Amino acid sequence: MSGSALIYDKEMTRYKLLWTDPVCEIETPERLMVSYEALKSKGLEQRCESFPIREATEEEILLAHSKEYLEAVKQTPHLSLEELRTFTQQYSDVYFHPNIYHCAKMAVGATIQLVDNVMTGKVRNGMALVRPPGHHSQRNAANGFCVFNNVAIAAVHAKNHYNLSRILIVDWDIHHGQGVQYCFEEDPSVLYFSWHRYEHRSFWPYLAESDFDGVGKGKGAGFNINLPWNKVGMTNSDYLYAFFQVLLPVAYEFDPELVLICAGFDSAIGDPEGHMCASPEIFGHLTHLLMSLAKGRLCVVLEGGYNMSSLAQSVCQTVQTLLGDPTPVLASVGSPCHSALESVQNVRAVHQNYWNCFKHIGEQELLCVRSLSFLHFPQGLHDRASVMQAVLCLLLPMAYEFDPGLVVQVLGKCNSKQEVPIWAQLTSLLQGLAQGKTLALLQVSTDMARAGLWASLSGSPGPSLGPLGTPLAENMEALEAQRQRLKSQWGLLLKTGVSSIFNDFAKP
Ligand code: Q9C
Ligand code: ZN
Repeated sequence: MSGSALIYDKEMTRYKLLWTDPVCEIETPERLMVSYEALKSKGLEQRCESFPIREATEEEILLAHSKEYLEAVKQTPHLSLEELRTFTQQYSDVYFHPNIYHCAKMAVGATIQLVDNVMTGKVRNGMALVRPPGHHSQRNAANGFCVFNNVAIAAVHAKNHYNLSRILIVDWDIHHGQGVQYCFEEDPSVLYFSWHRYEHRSFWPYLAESDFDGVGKGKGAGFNINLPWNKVGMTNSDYLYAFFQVLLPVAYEFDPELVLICAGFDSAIGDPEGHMCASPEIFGHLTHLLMSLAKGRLCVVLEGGYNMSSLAQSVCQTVQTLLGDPTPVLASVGSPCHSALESVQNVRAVHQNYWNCFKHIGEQELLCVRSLSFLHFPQGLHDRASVMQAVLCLLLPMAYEFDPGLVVQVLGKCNSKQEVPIWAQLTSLLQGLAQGKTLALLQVSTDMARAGLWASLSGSPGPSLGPLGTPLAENMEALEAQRQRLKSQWGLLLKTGVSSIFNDFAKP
């Protein structure tokens, strides 16, 4: 299966702010126009499959919103300018327009179309360029430029229609998608990860539940992962560090059947909302790192992004990677900043009771002084959870920081059925480096190993690993020892102790 969908309709550029409001003026029709034009001018649009788009039905909107709210929004096309302004005032940081209801139905419809085309195998992955965005909108409320929750609705639709039991939503927009969190906080079948500008709750939407201790509720405890950024100016290194140390270990353990991205590009450099410093190229890599999950079923859906040039470039990097082009060169990957280390450590600590991959955090801090022997797993490749930890938390961070021009992969014995998927995943992940230039040398091999690796080398998403189990303590000790030995040379291997905020929280 191959091919990438691009879902877009010019109709969604046909609404705008009709009065003066400094908060809302950044959300413009140009956002969609420049993104689409950039894709066209780079020849990317014509390499994608396009599908006609439709309005979502009322039934679909009701998957995540109340009847009362839908009825209220349904009236907005008939309101006068003054009435629209009054209607708008009951919500935070959002505006209405006579055509926004129509566009909001198109945005939901486009997102569902994308999911359907991916789930039925018409394409492997794709992106929906939509307006209005969705991740802030809630059961009974518009919020933060969002009217209907495009991604949340599409996730519920996918669960119902394809009988899925594990969906991963990655929200790399710079704002917390609290609407998505509220929708799934008690639902263990949808894992929601969001990083967001937080600054100790002094940034919009100023919610306590956006902090790292917002882990979900009831059966959904552990399936909501918030990574608050407490400083602006986060870089490529901080974003990669978050992926390697938090999102990817959990994502591989969760083993999703479908991945949805709330793709806001206000997390890129130059954005007037985010004030972060990550380059547009990082989104090619973030996309690549998620492409080997869920057999490559990846749906990217636009959320925010308010700097026209940064937005357009980031969209192009994302689509180019979805199409399977080599990932771009990343300038100077190095140490994450202190604040990022602290946030990451807090998330890992608060989630250690829910995820096997974080189980041995406390112990590692004690043993680091004791054992400094060479990394050698007593249980070898039988402990696949530890192997994935070694790959995601040690090998990949160093590899990204080293920034090689060529990757040579030497595989020793790769004979057991167990090992092939792991090696194939590693092969896929390593193709994010050196613009995909990989040389794989197999020493001893079977047809099965050859076929598995060949598929990964030729761009197939890595195979599902199934349940990984809990990493063995002795293997994790060996891994931590190795990390301790290497961390002075590799910034992406740094960690910090938990912050005082976490200690307070953790008290019984
Ligand atoms: N300067 C999305 O990115 N305004 N929504 C915050 C603080 C609300 C953002 C004001 C921003 C909403 C989809
Ligand atoms: Zn945003």
